[in-house]
Amino acid sequence: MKCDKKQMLLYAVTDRSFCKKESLYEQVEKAIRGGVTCVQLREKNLPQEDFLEEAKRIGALCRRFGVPLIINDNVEVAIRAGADGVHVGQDDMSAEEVRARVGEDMIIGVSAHSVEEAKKAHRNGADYLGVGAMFATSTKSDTHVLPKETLREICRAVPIPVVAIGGIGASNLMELTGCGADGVALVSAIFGAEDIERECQKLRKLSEEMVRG
Ligand code: TZP
Ligand code: MG
Repeated sequence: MKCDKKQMLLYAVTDRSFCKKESLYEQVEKAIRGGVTCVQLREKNLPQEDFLEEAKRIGALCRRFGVPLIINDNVEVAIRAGADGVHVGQDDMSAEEVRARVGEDMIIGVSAHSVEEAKKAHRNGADYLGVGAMFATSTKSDTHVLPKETLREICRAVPIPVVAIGGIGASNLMELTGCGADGVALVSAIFGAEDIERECQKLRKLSEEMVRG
């Protein structure tokens, strides 16, 4: 299988607004050393060439540790940087269009908020789904909180890995137990942490426990 469920256990989504003294590269390295199993480079304001350079640099870092790199929403950057995958939202390019561009080998992730969206994404060739927001979050503005039941129903409805996202941290991660998710994707709980490596170690253990049920 192209996308291993184990790679979804602790999925770090980057946000350079949390970079204070350190670079994003340094933060991602700490997150990987702490145990993240997947990295998504999410850049909303970077010019294309800068995005590409960063994707190449962080891609080399991820490869060194055997962790897949997924590029948010930019197929061109994903292809040119030799990334492992692309993640698209409901308002972005469809999984079908992405597949036509990237070929069979690249991982495609799609955001889904209902069973209908989940089934459609799977039909269109998605390899995993991101489902949320599971809790209130200030990291992304256009989100609403989904009932846990929706996460549970989506996990039952599709055979591909599902990662829960949105407002997740060490204090509420275990509330997702029993929903059937294969892992959690986090932004602020990782990149806003005082000690990223230690926080990831803690989150990794919790996620393993949550997935075990
Ligand atoms: N997609 C749905 S919620 C979200 C994204 C990218 C933001 C998650 O950020 P945080 O800080 O983990 O709540
Ligand atoms: Mg998007």
